[in-house]
Amino acid sequence: MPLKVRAAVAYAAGKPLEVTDVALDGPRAGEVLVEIKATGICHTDEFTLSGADPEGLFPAILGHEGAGIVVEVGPDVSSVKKGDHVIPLYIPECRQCPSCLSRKTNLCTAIRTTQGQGVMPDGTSRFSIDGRKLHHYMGCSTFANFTVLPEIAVAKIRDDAPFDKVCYIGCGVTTGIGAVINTAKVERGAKAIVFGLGGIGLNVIQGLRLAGADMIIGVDLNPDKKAWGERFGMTHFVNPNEVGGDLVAHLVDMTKSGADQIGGADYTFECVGNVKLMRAALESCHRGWGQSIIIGVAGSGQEIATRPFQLVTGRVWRGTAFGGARGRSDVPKIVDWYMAGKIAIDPMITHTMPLAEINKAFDLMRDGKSIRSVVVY
Ligand code: NAD
Ligand code: 022
Ligand code: ZN
Repeated sequence: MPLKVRAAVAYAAGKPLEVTDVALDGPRAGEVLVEIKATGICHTDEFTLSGADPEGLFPAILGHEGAGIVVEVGPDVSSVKKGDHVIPLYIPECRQCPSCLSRKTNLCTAIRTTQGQGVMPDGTSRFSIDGRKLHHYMGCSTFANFTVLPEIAVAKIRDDAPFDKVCYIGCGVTTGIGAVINTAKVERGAKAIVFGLGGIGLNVIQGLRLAGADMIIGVDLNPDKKAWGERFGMTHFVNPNEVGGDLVAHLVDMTKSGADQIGGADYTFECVGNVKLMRAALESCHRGWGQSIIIGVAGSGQEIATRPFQLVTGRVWRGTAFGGARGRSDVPKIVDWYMAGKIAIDPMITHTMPLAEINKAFDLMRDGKSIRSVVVY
């Protein structure tokens, strides 16, 4: 008998989610059944729901930023057991595929194809409604109070961590902090610029503070973000609307130092998804060594541009997915950092609501009124 679970179903692009009962089949070999206790709402969920994602599948159960408890394990599961607290991983960590073995990337390929097709690794879905199949989403589907996940796509975490806070580690926190520590490998004393101070950029800022950066410049069009940035370690704020003249020239000027008075940041981070801003972020880097990390996801079909001279003179353009984190190894450590008070999460969770109000979380995100909304089951 399938389980009856409460879920927010995305029936079609551009329509609000519908909260209803759906059927969930139990875990098969290598899979676990997880009771989701809390989930964050992130831009990718909106990107897919809006219809802007060309790979979006409907009907589906969205959500990829959750935390919960293992309630049942399928055959051949060895790394987690019933009762374990876990965070679902939209990038799994199998530790066996060529990518995992390379140690050069976190982009595990073990279940990549089926995950993109909205099904479990055996090619089938565990979710249905009235006999009609529902797609899984990013391998997680956390907009349901129970979900089935491959064993390699859950990180086991300590059991004293609050679900309604650590769910954010399932995407935003790890992406921002990981981009600083894993991707850029920022060193003490560095100068950095963060473009976009939302749920990702603020986590980049706290990652930079953790790494010991000296100068942390935040850039945002919204003047309210000055106070937000300062709360997490930002040392300077720039509102592009208040810069008389060229933004890049202004930022380069702010970062001038040394006998040669050449400006530019050691590291810049694009946390918006705007291709023009990606160019500004690259060109605000120091010649010879500055690195610009792209975190923001741009709309499909968008392209970035710069003059080759920018790269010839040693600037580096890079991107990062999930902050370069290997989920099963790194996520439990970030939970420990939170529990030890090394990083903050609570103030960034500006809204908490029951599943019935999940569409409000999307409205708040679209209107720029929230940093993060969390649904508690
Ligand atoms: P957000 O909406 O909370 O924040 C965006 C911020 O950018 C806002 O404060 C807004 O005022 C500011 N902004 C918008 N246009 C600007 C401009 N032209 N100049 C300066 N500031 C500007 O979004 P978020 O949750 O922080 O997510 C940011 C991006 O990161 C999204 O594209 C999201 O999809 C992406 N993301 C990527 C990964 C990854 O693994 N690469 C993971 C999570 C999120
Ligand atoms: C999460 N993201 C944005 C906001 N929250 C996000 C979106 C996409 C990726 C990472 C984070 C991403 C980067 C590279 C890939 N994806 C491809 C990974 C690969 O091919 O190995 C990505 C991921 C999952 C899915 C699609 C694209 C999916 O499950 N549909 C990680
Ligand atoms: Zn996300």
